[in-house]
Amino acid sequence: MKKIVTMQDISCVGKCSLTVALPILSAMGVETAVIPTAVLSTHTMFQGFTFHDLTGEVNPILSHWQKEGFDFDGIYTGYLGSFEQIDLAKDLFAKFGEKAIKVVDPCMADNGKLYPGFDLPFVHKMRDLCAVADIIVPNLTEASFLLDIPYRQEYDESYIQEVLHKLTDLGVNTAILTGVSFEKGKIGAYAYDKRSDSYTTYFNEEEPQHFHGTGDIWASTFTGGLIRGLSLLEAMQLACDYVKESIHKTLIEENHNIYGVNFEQAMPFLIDNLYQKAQQ
Ligand code: PXL
Repeated sequence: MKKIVTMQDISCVGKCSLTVALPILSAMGVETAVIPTAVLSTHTMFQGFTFHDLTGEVNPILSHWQKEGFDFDGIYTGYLGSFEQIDLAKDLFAKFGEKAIKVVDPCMADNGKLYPGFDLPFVHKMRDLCAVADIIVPNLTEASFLLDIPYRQEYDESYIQEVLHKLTDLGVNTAILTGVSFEKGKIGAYAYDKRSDSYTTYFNEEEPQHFHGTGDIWASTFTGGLIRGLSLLEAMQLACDYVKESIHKTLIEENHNIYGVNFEQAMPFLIDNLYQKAQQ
């Protein structure tokens, strides 16, 4: 059985980060170890959330794991709880990443704005983590912050390719922009692989509403797909299709949540699709 470790927060209510990564990766048949970066009462889109930083726990966890001789097939980092945790995530890669696929979701911003609690020193330091990853999966806001370029809502394909080239100039081999849309009603992901100098794209019909936490569902599914042996395109397809299905399940429920999607009800879809692709 393949094993992954994911480093991100626990938002006790909110359906994002570890509370989606853990069930999704487990359902995909991947043993999932976790490094919680912080415990929050809710994700940061609620007012008045509590925040307990777990930076001090990370080194003791890594030291114990080294003594135990654990290793992993994948390492996936998401929302980090402090500036110092960026170096700790680099340590995680250095100590356990030898044969692992290393995926960084530089969770820090959306819709042109940083999430509460993040600042420019954090953004700039995040470039160091992107430099030692195999694959990064930012949205366009995060990419703009990483590259110090203005966030654009209107763009064309050559602009997205230019952004992807600049992202791989940070040192990572593959950059994937999520939530890319060139025409109304279509949304998807656009990847650039520096080694093969090739692009991979996948687009879907856009659901009529956007929700929080879908970036984490996308990144978890994509990473799980790669660990299960899917190609880059297959993993991108699976992630885009599962997010779409999760939004669909949410919207057909009367009085649905507004803070996260019904990814749980879309799990049969995820598993069917994973096994179809894995057997091809
Ligand atoms: O979905 C990304 C994310 C993860 N963790 C926390 C967040 C967010 C987005 O706002 O607030 C705590």
